[in-house]
Amino acid sequence: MLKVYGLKVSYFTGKLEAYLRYKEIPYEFCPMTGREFMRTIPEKTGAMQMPAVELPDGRWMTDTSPMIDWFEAQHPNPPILPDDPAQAFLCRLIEDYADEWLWRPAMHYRWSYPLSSKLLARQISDAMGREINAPGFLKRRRTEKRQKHNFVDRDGVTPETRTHVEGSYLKLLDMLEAIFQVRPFLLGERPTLADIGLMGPLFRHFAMDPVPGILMRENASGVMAWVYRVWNARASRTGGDLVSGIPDDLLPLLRELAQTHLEALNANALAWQAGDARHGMTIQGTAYRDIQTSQYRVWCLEKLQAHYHALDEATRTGLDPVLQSTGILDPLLRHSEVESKYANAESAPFGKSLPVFAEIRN
Ligand SMILES: N[C@@H](CCC(=O)N[C@@H](CS)C(=O)NCC(=O)O)C(=O)O
Repeated sequence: MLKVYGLKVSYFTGKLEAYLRYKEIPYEFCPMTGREFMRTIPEKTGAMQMPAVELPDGRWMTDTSPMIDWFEAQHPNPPILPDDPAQAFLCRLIEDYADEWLWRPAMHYRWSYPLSSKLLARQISDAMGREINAPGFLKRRRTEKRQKHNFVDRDGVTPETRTHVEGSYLKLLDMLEAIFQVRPFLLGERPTLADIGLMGPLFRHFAMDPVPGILMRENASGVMAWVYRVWNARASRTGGDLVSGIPDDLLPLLRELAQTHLEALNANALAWQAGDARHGMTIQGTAYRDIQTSQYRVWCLEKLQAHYHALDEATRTGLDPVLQSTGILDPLLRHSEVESKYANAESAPFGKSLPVFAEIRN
């Protein structure tokens, strides 16, 4: 059986588990220890990140998006991507926005509020610090400091940007609530990659962490119900049709991801091209400063562009007006010239993987 190394509070482990459960691919969950996270996993996968998967044949993988693509090739039915290539492309966009843009509000809500950060520091250091011989309060303090430093203070969350960071979450709740009042999953009667991608931030962080969790329960109970509906979904019993075309109630989410995530990917790509290790960006009128430039996120933009260019002409003719009117097309293609030069792109999720942030202080 394959082994999934991760934590029960982890964003990307939650995303992968939601996928494996829906597809009914059996796995053994292995709670990640500190030693595995800092030594074994980087040795086996090239990146200090979770989840990591060990296959029965001894091969290792990491990075949920290429892993899901690989699992889809092994277990094609039912596919997690819609048959309609336009819908499939939108799923890829939503997955990327969920993976990369919603990371900041998820980390901010977890590590900026003591109610969340005390609880999570305890959960993480109890799990990962088991074999470290030091007083519990020191391990918890170290965990809290490490996470806040790397993923809040060094990721552009300041008194000036905080309202906007939180707004990304609050707006998302409103947009999703409107959809889940009408149908059970983003695109119809069964989950697609868009649901799986959104499970990253929405499950282990926004639904389960105390501060965003109460906001979800009180203001968007339809979203809370969806989180557990996806967790409970199984391909053999959660069948049903997808909507046809692109539903109108998805358009606000597409506009939002164009204005936030795609603009952020462009600012990152330009900084990467210029060789700047850190950069700023203005998103929906809010100026963010001093964000780590990420080679991984240049690759994200490159992949989205490649998926767009792979669409056949008829699909593009139908989809382009939607991409135009939601403001996606321009930022999607604006900097097609920037290359990530990610050497392992072709062999992902195997081989030497690329972490999202190259510089993490332990
Ligand atoms: N692109 C990766 C991202 C994985 C990732 O960033 N995981 C987080 C935890 S949910 C992590 O391990 N971050 C590194 C750290 O905390 O030092 C994926 O999709 O799996």
